[in-house]
Amino acid sequence: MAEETIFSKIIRDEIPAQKLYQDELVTAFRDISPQAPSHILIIPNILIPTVNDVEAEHELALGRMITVAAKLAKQEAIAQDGYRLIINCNQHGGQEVYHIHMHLVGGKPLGPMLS
Ligand code: D5M
Repeated sequence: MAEETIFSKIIRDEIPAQKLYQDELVTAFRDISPQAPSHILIIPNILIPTVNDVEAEHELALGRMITVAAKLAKQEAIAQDGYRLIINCNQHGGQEVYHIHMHLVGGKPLGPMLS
């Protein structure tokens, strides 16, 4: 059984976060340390630690994460200029919080992806 992270507390409203969206499958909130004018995290409500732990039964929630990203990009008025969706995995990927999360980053030109 994977250990809960701070993101489980955000899902349950046990700690404050700037939540932008929540439904039965996913939750979205502003990143505490934004790297761009719009920086939102979109997470499944169930704890999946990393992409390596993804199973077929998670496909609905993972698909919903992208649907919500598209909705929030429009809401943030960054859809037309463009943005980036990022999921970091484990140490080399730079993952810090072991509850899968998709970064929605935009609002400025982002430059080369790998640096
Ligand atoms: O990204 C982990 C991200 O999680 C990082 O951008 C900061 C963000 N973070 C950590 N704690 C919080 C809280 N409490 N609210 C909002 N955002 C938070 P990673 O891909 O794991 O490196």
